[in-house]
Amino acid sequence: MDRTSEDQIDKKQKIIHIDMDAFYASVEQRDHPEFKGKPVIVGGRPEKRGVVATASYEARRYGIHSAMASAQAIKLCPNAIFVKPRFELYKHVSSQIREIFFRYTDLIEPLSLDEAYLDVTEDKLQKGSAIAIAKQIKEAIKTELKLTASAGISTSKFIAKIASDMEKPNGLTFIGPSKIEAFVAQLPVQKFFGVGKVTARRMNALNIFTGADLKALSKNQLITYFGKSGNFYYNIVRGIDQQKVQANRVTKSVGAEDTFSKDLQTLEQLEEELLSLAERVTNRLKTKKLAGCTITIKIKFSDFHQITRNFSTTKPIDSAKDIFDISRNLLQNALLKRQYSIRLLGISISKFRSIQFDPPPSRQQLFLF
Ligand code: DCP
Ligand code: MG
Repeated sequence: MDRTSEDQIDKKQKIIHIDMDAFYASVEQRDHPEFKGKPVIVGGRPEKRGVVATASYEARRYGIHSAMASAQAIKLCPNAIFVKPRFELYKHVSSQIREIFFRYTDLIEPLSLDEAYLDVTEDKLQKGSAIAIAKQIKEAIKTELKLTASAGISTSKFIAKIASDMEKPNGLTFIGPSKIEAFVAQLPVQKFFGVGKVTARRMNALNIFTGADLKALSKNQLITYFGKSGNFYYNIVRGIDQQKVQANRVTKSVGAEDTFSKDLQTLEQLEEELLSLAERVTNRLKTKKLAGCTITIKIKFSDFHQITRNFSTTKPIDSAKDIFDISRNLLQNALLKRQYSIRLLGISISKFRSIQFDPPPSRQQLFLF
């Protein structure tokens, strides 16, 4: 073992990953007692070709999940209760959750409204035990906010995040240092950080299906096959993960994308999809209080060939209409005079300008930026 990896193993971080259970839907069930125990879908209406933002666990039993077309969801569960999202409220609840986190640590890296990493290697209350802290956080969320969260606890962000998903809802999963290598060994490669569908397919073609298969390869082989990521895989299957919790991380781009269950072949379908993407991007921008100058669209064709097109404005924008208009132009130009069948469409916005209307960031605002 080289010196750096020894150091990394010696200095064990205590990381908690918290993820709220069926977040939007749970808030709606909390505020509408008549929805308790019922299949609740938060999202766009089926007749307006809306999509599911999330579904309560009762609705998930019917196979309903985030990003599914609401029209399909209602077919799976005709009795489902549809609720329009109340983003302002979810944002507020998110800040209440973070206030609870701040009792224990300032090292908080939010990933979205309902999810964050906490570094409690040195916690403010000197509890010492990450498990005890996770339990208390879950308890506070339960008693103060009447909601449930799932927690994953480990010595790295990567493992803590996987752990929080393992016993959902209302779960608490600890993966201690002595268990990490065995845990990573049995993990399917799809679960690895940065491994999307394409990389997973490549790995599978090389007969690599799990962490153990990755571990059987030398560092050189991994780097030959996967470039820079090879190094990351080499370390991670040995329980070494250098990623630090990054409090006040700066957002560089905000986006949304969808892979369609059936490839789209008409401009009309694509424009409807684009509108829904533009709305989602806008919601995310609003959550983060950002506006940006560069709009990028991503198009993946049915043969997996992918293109991006972008356009920059002089003034920052954040409205769904502006984002949609620009994206539509980009899309129309990109598809001009060509046959198409499209499997994925995405919009992202970047080059943020500070339209930060608020006074200089107080502690509570820091995590929004
Ligand atoms: N969300 C969304 N569109 C998506 C995915 C999520 O609008 N495609 C929103 C709604 C979710 C929230 O983000 O409530 C958090 O996303 P999660 O992936 O954490 O899902 P949930 O919290 O709903 O469920 P769980 O974490 O219990 O699986
Ligand atoms: Mg969640």
